[in-house]
Amino acid sequence: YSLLFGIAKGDVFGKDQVKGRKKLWLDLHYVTSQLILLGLVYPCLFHLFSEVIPTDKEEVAFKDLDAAILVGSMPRREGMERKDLLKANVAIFKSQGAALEKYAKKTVKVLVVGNPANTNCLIAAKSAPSIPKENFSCLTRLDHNRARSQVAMRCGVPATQVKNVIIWGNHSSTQYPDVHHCKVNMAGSDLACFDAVKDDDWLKGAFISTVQQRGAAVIAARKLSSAMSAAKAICDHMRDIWSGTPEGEFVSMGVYSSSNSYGVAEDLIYSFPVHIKDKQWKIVDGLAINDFSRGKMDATAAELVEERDTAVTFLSA
Ligand SMILES: *[C@@H]1O[C@H](CO)[C@@H](O)[C@H](O)[C@H]1NC(C)=O
Ligand SMILES: CC(=O)N[C@H]1CO[C@H](CO)[C@@H](O)[C@@H]1O
Repeated sequence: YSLLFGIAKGDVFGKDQVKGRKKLWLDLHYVTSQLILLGLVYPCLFHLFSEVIPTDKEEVAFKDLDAAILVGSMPRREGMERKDLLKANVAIFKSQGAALEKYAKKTVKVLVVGNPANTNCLIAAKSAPSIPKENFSCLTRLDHNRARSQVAMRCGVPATQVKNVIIWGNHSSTQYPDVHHCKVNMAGSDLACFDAVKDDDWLKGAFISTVQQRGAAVIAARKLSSAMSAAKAICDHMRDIWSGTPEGEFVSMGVYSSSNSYGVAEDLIYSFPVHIKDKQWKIVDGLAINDFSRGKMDATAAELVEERDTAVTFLSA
């Protein structure tokens, strides 16, 4: 619901679509019970879209897609083993990948949000072999935005004056929010984050754990996961794919690791800093990595390798 509102306002694909108005397909496969909510958002959706097609049929939902946002996944229930949860999600993303393969355009941009997002994204990509793996990405923008605003609050500046934070790895508590390349604009000049914050202990300690644990803290307080900030992050992520990143800035995105960039194992969906131009992302290269960062980047990669190796056994089963 929060996400539809962002899309309807034009935050993702632009506001100027009066001529080339697009169709919007809503796959309500897992949320048919929420159809009623749509009545509330229809009026604003029609402002930008020529047609809104609510459906729970794959052949309708995935047909000729240019962009797909896969939001839903099987949530963890009390007492459920992690392995069983992973198995259920592999089944969901295998079938969504197969539907993309069968019905979507080969240029479709797929954003996976449902957790475990990195591995779900990898499974969807593997299940759609004729769509380039580069066209799949998973959401770590929420973590990226949180890291950015933590630094901004600490420095007493708006978040727009903080750029180039990095989230490395899995979208979990092992993710590594890295500020070694982050710049804070204060009093008109760009300062290195460590010089702007002037509290290395905080940056190497509480800052990292706050960003890592924020998702869990929201669930504890709200009994639900974050909705509005997640929707904003999804809009930010897809908008940047569509329109590119500003010159000199990069963002974090879970993307396919294929060339051992930064020593990360291949065949993972791992969050990296990327530049985006002409709807193509490129991992920012040449950033110096110190020993502190190295250890944290490797730990989160190891978690993803283990999860992938279990997930692929379910894929072939
Ligand atoms: C990776 O992150 C996801 C999303 O938070 C989480 O569900 C999953 O358990 C993590 N993987 C491992 C192996 O811990
Ligand atoms: C983001 C991205 O890498 N997009 C690619 C998706 O696949 C097409 C080919 O089908 C490429 O041309 C795009 O660059």
